[in-house]
Amino acid sequence: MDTHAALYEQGKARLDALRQFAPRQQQTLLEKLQQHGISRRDFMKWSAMVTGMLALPLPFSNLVAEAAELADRVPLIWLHMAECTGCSESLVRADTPNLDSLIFDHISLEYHETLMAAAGWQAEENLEHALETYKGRYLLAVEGAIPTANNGSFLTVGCKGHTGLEIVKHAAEGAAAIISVGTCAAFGGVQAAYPNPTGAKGVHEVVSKPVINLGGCPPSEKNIVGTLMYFIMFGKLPALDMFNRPKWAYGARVHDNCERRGRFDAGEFVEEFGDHGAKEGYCLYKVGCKGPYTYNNCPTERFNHHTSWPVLAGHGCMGCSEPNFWDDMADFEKPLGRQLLHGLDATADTVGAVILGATVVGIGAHAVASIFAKPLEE
Ligand code: FSX
Ligand code: SF4
Ligand code: F3S
Repeated sequence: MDTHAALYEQGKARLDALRQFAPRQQQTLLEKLQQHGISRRDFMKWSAMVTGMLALPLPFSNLVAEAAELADRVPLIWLHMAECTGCSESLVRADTPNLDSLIFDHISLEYHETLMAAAGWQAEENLEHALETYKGRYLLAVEGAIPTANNGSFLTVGCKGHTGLEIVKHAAEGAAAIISVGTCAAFGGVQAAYPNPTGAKGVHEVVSKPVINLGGCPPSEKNIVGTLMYFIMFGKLPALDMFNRPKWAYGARVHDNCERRGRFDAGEFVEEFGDHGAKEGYCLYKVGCKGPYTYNNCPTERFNHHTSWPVLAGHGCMGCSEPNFWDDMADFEKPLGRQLLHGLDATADTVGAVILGATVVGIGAHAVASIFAKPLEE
């Protein structure tokens, strides 16, 4: 494994190499920040925050800042497959642009079906041009699942009638790295729900290269931007978990960082939506929260400029960053009981069943906490 000193040197060399490429934006990032009233100091604070989020030591924040400024040297091609576009929305839907959306704006976005001005033949030409010009160097982001049944004919994109399957395979060939943005691209998503008539699959199942999976329907803007920043900075993939998700984002269970965890440990549960417990912020386990089975940083990073996340808004986690959540985590407003989740966390399942029994109030907080302490095996 890289030591931090070696990683720092790698980052510096990577950024030196990027600096040799011509900027693709007319304005520098600092000019853009100034235009939006974001000070240099705020930018440095943001860089330190991203550094911490990526689980890097503070001195790396200089690299993060430089990488953000050089984001316009990294060509990004973003494809849309079978999905709702919520992932892009998660990133760009902000009433006032913040640093995350401005970095996304600064990156050299060569092709993005819902954000670009071009349409029809022109758009297809732009894509071909970008794939050719930046071959071996571009970052490929895919949003949405790939329908594979009937040779992929359930999804065709553009005026030439190419299937999504063909487009993704073609674009993957020259990519320096591939990011599946969202649970659909990562694992198939709701389109892959039983009986999955379109044969919807995750990108990693149809290409033969490594893919970084950003689970979440949608993933937070922090997880998208953090992953882009890591690639810009080091030109390689971060440490990944067993489902190829970056460990810095998906290394901890929602349940372990949840602000209602004290309520869980104390045996204080919402029994039905709108009851006294709901008003008091009790634990949502009994109304279906899947936080004990789900790995994501929602409680710490939240969404929409750190405003909120599902549990804070009063609904349980649906496990949206996990493979097969659409089938395995349903019913979304009931606990799982004794169903097994591919052995993911059988222990939590058993606890869930016990909690549902009459013994709930009698369980000592420590006993429950210690059963839940088992980390995900890697
Ligand atoms: Fe999927 Fe993203 Fe959910 Fe939607 O597109 S992860 S349906 S939020 O938009 O791909
Ligand atoms: Fe939070 Fe859900 Fe865990 Fe309760 S079960 S503590 S609401 S994550
Ligand atoms: Fe998804 Fe659960 Fe987070 S539903 S958004 S992983 S809290």
